[in-house]
Amino acid sequence: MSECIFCRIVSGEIPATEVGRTEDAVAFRDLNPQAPVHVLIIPTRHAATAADLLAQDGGAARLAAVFALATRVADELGLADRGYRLVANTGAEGGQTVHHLHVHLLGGRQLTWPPG
Ligand code: DGP
Repeated sequence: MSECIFCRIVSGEIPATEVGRTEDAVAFRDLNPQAPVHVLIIPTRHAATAADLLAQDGGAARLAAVFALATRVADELGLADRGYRLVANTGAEGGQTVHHLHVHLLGGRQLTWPPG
């Protein structure tokens, strides 16, 4: 059994509210939402960061699949015209707490910049 919680969500061992899935990516609601829409989009195959995914054979296509699913879910949840944010916290100073690449899709309210 994988010790990675997001790998366990991919396999269904840990329940999550899924909003989209393809062969290469899964989208599910964040447990601790920071906006009215807060979805995480992850590659189905484990990689800690985008750089690690790109280092894998076929990784560029799987990274593209993550962003393709993110934009599809944003559209399906009504955010395409309003706007939204995609962000991937990376490493210690980036604030990454789960070490399986995930893109946050945030929207449904006016977002501010810069982030904390
Ligand atoms: P980050 O700080 O960028 O690594 O964000 C990790 C996010 O993952 C955080 O917003 C909370 C979310 N999260 C952590 N554990 C779980 C879980 O078991 N289920 C779901 N749905 N989200 C989780």
